[in-house]
Amino acid sequence: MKKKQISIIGVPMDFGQMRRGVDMGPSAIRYAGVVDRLENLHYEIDDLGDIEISRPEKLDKLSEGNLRNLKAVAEGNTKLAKKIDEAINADTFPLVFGGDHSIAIGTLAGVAKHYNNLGVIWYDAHGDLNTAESSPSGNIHGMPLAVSLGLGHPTLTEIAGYGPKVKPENIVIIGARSLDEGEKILIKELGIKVYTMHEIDRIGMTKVMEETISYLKDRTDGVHLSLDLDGLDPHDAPGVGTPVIGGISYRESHLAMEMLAEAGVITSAEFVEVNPILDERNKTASVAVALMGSLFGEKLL
Ligand code: 5AB
Ligand code: MN
Ligand code: MN
Ligand code: MN
Repeated sequence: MKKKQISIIGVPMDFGQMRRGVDMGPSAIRYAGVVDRLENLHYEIDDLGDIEISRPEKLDKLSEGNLRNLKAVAEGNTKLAKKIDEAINADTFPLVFGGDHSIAIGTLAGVAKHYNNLGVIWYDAHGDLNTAESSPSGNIHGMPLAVSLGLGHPTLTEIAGYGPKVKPENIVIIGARSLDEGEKILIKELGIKVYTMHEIDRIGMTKVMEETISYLKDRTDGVHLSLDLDGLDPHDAPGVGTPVIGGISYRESHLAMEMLAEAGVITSAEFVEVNPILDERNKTASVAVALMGSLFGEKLL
């Protein structure tokens, strides 16, 4: 990490999917001791609190085609984009706590304009590359990467007044094991670099991260880490809304974060989909905080 100052931004968003409780993610992560953990690593932490997410009167309506809670998701992300923009203008590292993964739309909208070639590491069991047309659920948390590529409803793709936010060749997806048909087609069409669980099993996390880092270092001027806790195996991170068995282990994830810390490539990060209601004694939030420790340079000795 380059910057010594971190701005924490909580986003209690749960309208990107249908399981209530993920709005409590930011509290759970704070409760798991994130501020002390990072302060011990000699960072100056400015906790900016939570973005205000307004509750719509009615939930779960498939408004505007196949886009559940479009207005509420767009509003929250517009506010988030502005906060992120301010944090970067103040020369701090934006560290975002979700909330469901739809918040990556706002994070990337705030981050991307500060770079000519923003790289993105998408650490997730899913591709989050659906559009309203391809989505089997209408849940916007399954769409943020597509939206950031400029694919989807203009209310989402044009947040912060510009788009697309990222280029397909600047994206690396790690941990994928549940891709919808439309997502697979898009990955092939756009040539997005993906390390599925197959590659992680086959060549190991060390090689996956070495390749990812050298690939992104060559072509980008900043890298955003979007870490969905469901990228990890549900055994290690049970408190998520869409768990998929056969995921990345806690140890492999630590290694990945440590290698990113050593490389010093990450310029912004978000940890999303922590749902304390589905969790076991705040385990998933604690895992998130431990991974943040490694990402910001914690050493065992
Ligand atoms: B998450 C699914 N692809 O679009 C869809 O947790 C799941 O942010 C999306 O990765 C999971 O509904 C979204 C089936
Ligand atoms: Mn996911
Ligand atoms: Mn996701
Ligand atoms: Mn999920």
